[in-house]
Amino acid sequence: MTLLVYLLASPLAYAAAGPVDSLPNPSFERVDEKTGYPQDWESVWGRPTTCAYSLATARTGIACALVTDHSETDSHGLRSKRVAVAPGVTLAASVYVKLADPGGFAVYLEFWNAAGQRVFNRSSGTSAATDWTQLSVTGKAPPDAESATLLIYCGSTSTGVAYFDDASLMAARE
Ligand SMILES: [Ca+2]
Repeated sequence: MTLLVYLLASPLAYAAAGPVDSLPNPSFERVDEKTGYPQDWESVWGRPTTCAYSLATARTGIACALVTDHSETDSHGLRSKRVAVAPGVTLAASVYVKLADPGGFAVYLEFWNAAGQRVFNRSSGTSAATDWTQLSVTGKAPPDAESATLLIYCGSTSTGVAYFDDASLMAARE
């Protein structure tokens, strides 16, 4: 009985509550043959990037996303399609990362308003994950948020090579 009470009172009882909406191509299995990026993922800031669909390794399926950053001044990353959200909802953005060449890599949870402006971002990163490691970040949608995205990213001053797989956006409790 003591154990049961403990479990009911535990934060674990309020863990992620399920998918918000379908994040397209979350396992990076499909390639966009025009760009070489995973289908339904776009270059961060809309400019050309060294990111790519990769068959070099995978956590699930046969493919993943590869982020290569050899620049100490440019950032590289891929952003998911926007997923509709209700204001005030709390989401957890999660992805698995494996570093082939150590550097500073991160997952971002982003919220956007109706005008297409980013109104929230929060990240979780690693520089040491040499085998598949989950990165997860939680945040609450601001009152004017209408959509959310997940961004896999290597910052402007960071360099390195990393594989990403199994992205998700889930409803969560803060
Ligand atoms: Ca995959």
